[in-house]
Formats: sequence, C-alpha cells, structure tokens
Amino acid sequence: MLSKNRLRIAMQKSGRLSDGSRELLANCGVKINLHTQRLIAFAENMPIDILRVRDDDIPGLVMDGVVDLGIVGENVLEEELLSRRAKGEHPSYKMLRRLDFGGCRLSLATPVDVPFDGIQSLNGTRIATSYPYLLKEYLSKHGVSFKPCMLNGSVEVAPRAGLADSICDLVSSGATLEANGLREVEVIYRSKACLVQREGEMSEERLALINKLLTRIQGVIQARE
Ligand code: PRT
Ligand code: ZN
Repeated sequence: MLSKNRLRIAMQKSGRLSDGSRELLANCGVKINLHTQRLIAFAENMPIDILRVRDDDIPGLVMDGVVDLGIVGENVLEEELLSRRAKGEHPSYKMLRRLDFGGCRLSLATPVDVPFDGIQSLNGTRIATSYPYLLKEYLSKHGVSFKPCMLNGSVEVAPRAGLADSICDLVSSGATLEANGLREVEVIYRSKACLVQREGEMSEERLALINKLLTRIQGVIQARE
C-alpha cells in the first residue's frame, strides 16, 4: 500500500522509457529495487514510492493528483491533455523539466509508391494513428480535414492492409517506416521524456524533496551533456 507521507512517482514499468527513468532516479541517489514484477517499489533511502505502470496511464495519474510526479513522453502527455480538454475537462499539471532521453518525433508518413504533394493532398483521406488529438490539432491548423483510423499498435501496417491511406506515428531511426514502404513527409510534434508534477497542495517536506530531486536531475543531465 502506498504511504500518504511519501512522495509518489509514476514511471513506465517496461518499455522505451523504463531504463532511462530508472537510471535517472538511480543517478539522483534514489535506491530502489526494481527487480521484482511489483506495481509498487519503495526507495530504501528516501521517502519515495515508485508506481510502475503503462506509459499511457501516467499523464492521467498526474492530472488526477494520484501521484506527485510522473516521468512520461511529452507526446503521451500532450495527447491526454488534448483528449481531456475535448471532453470538456480542465486538466492541469506542472512541467518541471524536459529530460535527456526518449527522444522521438510524431510524423506523417505516406506510401513510397504514392506521389505526395504537400499535406494539403491528405485532405479528406484516412490516416491511421494512436494520436488522433495531436494529429487533429496539427492538421486543422493547416486547414486539412481527415478521416481517422484509430489503432493502438501496428499503425505502420495500416496502408498496406488497406485500412488507411497514410499514417501518423512515432519515429526515431526511421527503420520501421522504411521496412513498411513508407516515407516520412511531415514532422508534427517533437517529443522527449519529461518530469511533471501534479497541481495542488503539497507539504513543505514533499516540496523540499522535489526540489532536491530537481537539483540532482539538473546535475545529472548537465554532466551527461
Ligand atoms: O506498455 P506501455 O504502454 O507502457 O508502452 P508502449 O508500448 O505504449 O510505449 P513504448 O515503450 O514503445 O514507448 C514509450 C515512449 O517512448 C513513447 O510514448 C515515446 O515518448 C518514446 N519513444 C521514443 C518511442 C520511440 N522512441 C519509438 N521509436 N515510442 C515508440 N517508438 C516506436 C514507434 O511507435 C514505431 O513503432 O518505434 C517504432 C519506430 O522506431 P524506428 O526507430 O524504427 O523509427
Ligand atoms: Zn503505451
């Protein structure tokens, strides 16, 4: 059970951000045993509890005030923000720091064998994505409307499977696009992992601990630059 008196930090349990998140905390001197499959891990030397969850759950946990801090990709955070706003909610959080891992871009990609003549040519077409709100925000700014094909995985196979005309997905090396006969035509969002804090009241002790962590993170990142 999580203790009310300890700082709660949510991080990805297993995935592209989990090593970076774990290393960052370890380099800040937070001693945690993450070798178990447990949802919750306790720091041995500081009043900190670590909640290990799917990355998609982290923005909501912060916005709902369930955890004090979260380490998550800006892409997932921004998508959740836009999604909640679309439902008429007023989500909020504090961006504490951009981190130095988890870099990627959310890009539009089209089949290499189909001529591409600017994003206007996507008007009225179907686009497969896991990020419908970020995509809609970007395309509507450019006066382009589209039909969504919402997929939480295997987005890159959608055009070949006849499900969509193009895709909007995360890219890092570009190898996945290439392997699927797609080419990146427009970057719509650049993302890195970031550290966010919940809004609302917090005890002096907790705030002091957050400040201590932030100072250490600053030092760790500077030393790696
Ligand atoms: O299980 P859980 O829900 O926690 O994990 P997940 O599978 O949803 O996410 P995960 O671990 O794949 O990614 C977590 C976060 O890492 C993302 O939200 C991004 O902030 C960041 N990130 C950085 C990436 C990538 N790089 C990345 N390349 N997330 C996903 N990819 C995928 C992309 O979707 C595509 O399938 O990698 C493929 C493309 O990679 P390249 O190198 O071939 O271009
Ligand atoms: Zn996820």
